Amino acid sequence: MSTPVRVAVTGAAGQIGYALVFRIASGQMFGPDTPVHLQMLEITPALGALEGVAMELDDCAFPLLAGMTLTDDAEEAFEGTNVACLVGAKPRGPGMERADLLKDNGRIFTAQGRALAAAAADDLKVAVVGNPANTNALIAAANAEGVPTDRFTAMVRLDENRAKTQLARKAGVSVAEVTNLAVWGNHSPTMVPDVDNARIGGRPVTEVITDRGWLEGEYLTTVQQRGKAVIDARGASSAASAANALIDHVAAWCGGQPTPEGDWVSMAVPSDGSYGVPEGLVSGFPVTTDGAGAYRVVEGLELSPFAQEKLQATVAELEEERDAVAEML
Ligand code: NAX
Repeated sequence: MSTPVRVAVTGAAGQIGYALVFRIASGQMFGPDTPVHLQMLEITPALGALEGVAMELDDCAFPLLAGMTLTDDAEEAFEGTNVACLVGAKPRGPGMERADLLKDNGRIFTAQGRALAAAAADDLKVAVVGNPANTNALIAAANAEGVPTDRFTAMVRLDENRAKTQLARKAGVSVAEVTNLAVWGNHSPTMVPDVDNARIGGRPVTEVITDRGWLEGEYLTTVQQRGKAVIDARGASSAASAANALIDHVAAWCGGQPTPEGDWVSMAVPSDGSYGVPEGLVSGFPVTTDGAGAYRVVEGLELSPFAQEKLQATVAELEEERDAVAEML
């Protein structure tokens, strides 16, 4: 057996954490031959609940679970961390302004960025889920001195998975037939699922689904509002599907599951200026991954004027978020 991968999970006693850590410990993130050490961070009042999660992990007798750390200290949680899943965040309370949410979470991600720089392994990779995920990743990267910025990513994979299923359902095919589906921009209702370059059974989506009105109307809205629809139905936000998407995100990036030849996946990564997205913004892009820690933004895709306009709007929102937390960058 190889050396365990040290995986930090923040907010490990929360909804997503509870749906996530068992899957990591069972081998679904790094494969059936890679042991893991789970380093779980919670706020002090949630440490009791975290103990309970750890008891259940024990009770699963996972052969790949090499060890666990339970702590409310970020540096302890990030000691030697290879992969950090930053899930914990402060939820938006009643009457809370978006700017306040940005600032409150900004403080969490400033501290966690610093703690990662101080304690994590040299090959650290970070996937941010806690919202506002793109801007939290930007803040963590800015505060992690000495860690290359491109190691900080945010999750838009849930949006990709949602977008694929809606297309598959409309076309009456298996979701496995839907490929090359990028989600551009912010993980927010302004996100842009890219039907111009996606494929169904190897053919352009627009050839298989010729109803452009549906693609630009009901489809787009359904994907963008899916998080709210789940909250309305379940009385709680997406958790199992978010954990599943994070497994997909990390497994493709560095868990031995490279992007299949000719396909791509969606990750929010620091922009190098491609596609008119200002350099440095953490934005959803189509990327290819090698499963061993490298990713590349796919070059040369063309977007329709409709999609370009939508991309500009989601990028403008990212710029606004960045400006609201300027003092933390
Ligand atoms: P929960 O409120 O169930 O869990 C969050 C956990 O984080 C709690 O246990 C809390 O004690 C902990 N926490 C808070 N501050 C912390 C800190 N400073 N350090 C460590 N732990 C801390 O929320 P959950 O449903 O699990 O969602 C977690 C985050 O994911 C939220 O910000 C949510 O908005 C975001 N989401 C992001 C998605 C994405 O696609 N990027 C989709 C799902 C989800 O909405």
